Amino acid sequence: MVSYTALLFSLLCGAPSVLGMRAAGRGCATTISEAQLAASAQHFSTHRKQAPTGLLKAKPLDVYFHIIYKNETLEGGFIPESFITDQMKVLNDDFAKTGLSFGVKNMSRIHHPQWFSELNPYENEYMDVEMKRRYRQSGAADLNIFTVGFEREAEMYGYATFPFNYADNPTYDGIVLLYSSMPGGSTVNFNLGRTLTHETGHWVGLYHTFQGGCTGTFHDEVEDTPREARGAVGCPIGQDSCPGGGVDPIHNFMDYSDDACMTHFTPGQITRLKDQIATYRQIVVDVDA
Ligand SMILES: *[C@@H]1O[C@H](CO)[C@@H](O)[C@H](O)[C@H]1NC(C)=O
Ligand SMILES: *[C@@H]1O[C@H](CO)[C@@H](O)[C@H](O)[C@H]1NC(C)=O
Ligand SMILES: [Ca+2]
Ligand SMILES: [Ca+2]
Ligand SMILES: [Zn+2]
Repeated sequence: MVSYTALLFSLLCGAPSVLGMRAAGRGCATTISEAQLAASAQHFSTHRKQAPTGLLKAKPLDVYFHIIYKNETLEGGFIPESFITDQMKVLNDDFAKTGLSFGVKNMSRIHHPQWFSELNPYENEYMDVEMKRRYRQSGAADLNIFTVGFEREAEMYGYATFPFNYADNPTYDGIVLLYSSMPGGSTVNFNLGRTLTHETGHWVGLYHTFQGGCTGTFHDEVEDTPREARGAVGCPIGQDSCPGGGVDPIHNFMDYSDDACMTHFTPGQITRLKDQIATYRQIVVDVDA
């Protein structure tokens, strides 16, 4: 476990170019190295379970919210329940076409000023590991969300684990989210709740649309998302950063655009995510179940 964690973080830290981009746009700290991409693609291609096609429905997935707070003010992360209600509506609306839906199973508040301020998977991974080891609930199909303040890392809004990480490190599975990215929060351009949509996209197996840039061997493993050189900043309509393939997919939930700019997952992403969660999270998305 310890060695796996060390490996995971050495892989994460081996991607400085991705981290460097965060300063200019959405602050997602979910990264994956070429080596891990290659291993994951290989494993998925040989173990892939195919979900049915057609009009899809799945039982709502259980969500466990863990609200890490510093003090009992909004600025201290003590969010009102309305934040969670509004966030869940955005998440469910954004995922409606995938057949997945989400319901809050439990919510707890945890007073921990240090985790609230200092949590950072690159600088302080032991805190992240300890927090999840202590509080993560239930199994592979259950979504644990920890809200924090990232006070030491102004450009960090969230990060997630991938489905194929689960088997080796189940207690580390989940999403860490900046509380002020939730609807009603104070993070300018990123406070409509789409940070959670984006991180949940990773949690169900999607990569950034700009993974691999214009020429990398591994792209996002999805055919209908055009390549792009880097994460979009703002909402640059018509931007075309890689030759051919159409304009950049700036309206995609897995880009870095502002919340208001993001509108959808593509059919190719929906196929991938259903198969990822069928393969690695034992979530079966049935036709009209
Ligand atoms: C609560 O924490 C926030 C965020 O660090 C801080 O700005 C605020 O001053 C604190 N409030 C109190 C009453 O301690
Ligand atoms: C909800 O979470 C709280 C805090 O962790 C725990 O005490 C309680 O038992 C949980 N309730 C359910 C129904 O899981
Ligand atoms: Ca693509
Ligand atoms: Ca193009
Ligand atoms: Zn991301």
